Amino acid sequence: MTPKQLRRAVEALETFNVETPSWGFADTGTRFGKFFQDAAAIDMNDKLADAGQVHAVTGCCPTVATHVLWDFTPGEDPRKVVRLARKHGVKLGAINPNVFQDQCYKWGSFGHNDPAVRRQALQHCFDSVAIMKAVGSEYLSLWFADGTNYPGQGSIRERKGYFTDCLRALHQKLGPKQTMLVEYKPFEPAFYQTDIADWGMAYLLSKRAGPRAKVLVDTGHHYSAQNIEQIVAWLLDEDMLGGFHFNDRRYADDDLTLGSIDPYQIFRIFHEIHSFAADRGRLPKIAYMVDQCHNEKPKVEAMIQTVVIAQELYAKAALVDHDRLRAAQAKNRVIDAELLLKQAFFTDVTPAVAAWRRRHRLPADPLAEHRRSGYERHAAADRRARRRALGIVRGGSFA
Ligand code: PSV
Ligand code: MN
Repeated sequence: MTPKQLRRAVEALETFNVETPSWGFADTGTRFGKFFQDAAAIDMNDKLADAGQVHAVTGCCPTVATHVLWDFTPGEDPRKVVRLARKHGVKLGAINPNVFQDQCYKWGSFGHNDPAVRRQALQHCFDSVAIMKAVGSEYLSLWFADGTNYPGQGSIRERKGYFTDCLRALHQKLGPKQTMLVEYKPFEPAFYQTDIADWGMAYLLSKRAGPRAKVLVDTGHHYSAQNIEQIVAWLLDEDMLGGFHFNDRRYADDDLTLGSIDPYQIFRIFHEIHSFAADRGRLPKIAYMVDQCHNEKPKVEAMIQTVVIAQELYAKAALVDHDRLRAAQAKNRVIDAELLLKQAFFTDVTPAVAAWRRRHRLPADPLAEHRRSGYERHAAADRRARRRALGIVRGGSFA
């Protein structure tokens, strides 16, 4: 790395934070079963402690996304969770309403043909906005499991109309500093048609909802071979990119650690963001969030691994020489243009990340520091004992 490149990468890291998801620290599984981890979080205090540990060793994860149904107790002051977060050195980030688990949502939420169910879903989202206000959160992060499984099952256009109306009504509840993020997903749990299946649908619905609605790109929610960075570039250009859910995929919503399958794709996404910033002279406001639930990797380690690779790829993408790239593009020098991206991607940015960590008095190697700290061992022993005391049985035995 040249000294100039080092400076550029360190400066880029100064502006890069990643939000961890509360649900990524608790027990999860596939629909075929769960494999439990002793250190999995039992309650909100554990989840926030884990998020605090990720932030303590990485220094760039100051906020935690929460899922309303899983993390807040009805009737309890949500600020209690804020205080708990503070105790663990983090703050609350995006609030995720849950309109997919209650039995009433069998046929959908905002897309349901029964107005009473749509009202119930809306009310839950209004309550979530109230939580946002109470805890000082900026983002309402929306994902809908709505869709149909069989051709003819529902009217696609009618459902689109219901979504348009509900999202517009929800937007009206937002305060001036609040943003709602609309996430898309091509399939699962519905397999014939998902109501918000791709970025175009999320874009259109957001546009109709109002100026504070933006699109959320979950990197796992695309068909194979889809060019995600192109979607990102278009959304940026339209000022409609609100945030990311980071993970990697091989087939569908696989929840793999970021960059584990295709780090170059994540680099290309970051390149589009840096390139936009270079052209416009300002960094776009983007909520970078992780959305992963790990069954095999230790949960806190997987989160740290994702954050570390995100920083590396973000720093690498900051090295692309935009002036030279423009010059190569102008003359249609394809190989030169491509090489400018490749060279940045293959540059070892370890010195820059190390310099950034030194500047912030952080451990040189977050994963090694986490392992050395014995956090996982302590959490496992503590949570095993508490499960026993609480009589929580997992997998048929006291775990
Ligand atoms: C759905 O697959 C999703 O990506 C949404 O973001 C949810 O909020 C999250 O996963 C957790 O279920
Ligand atoms: Mn997601």
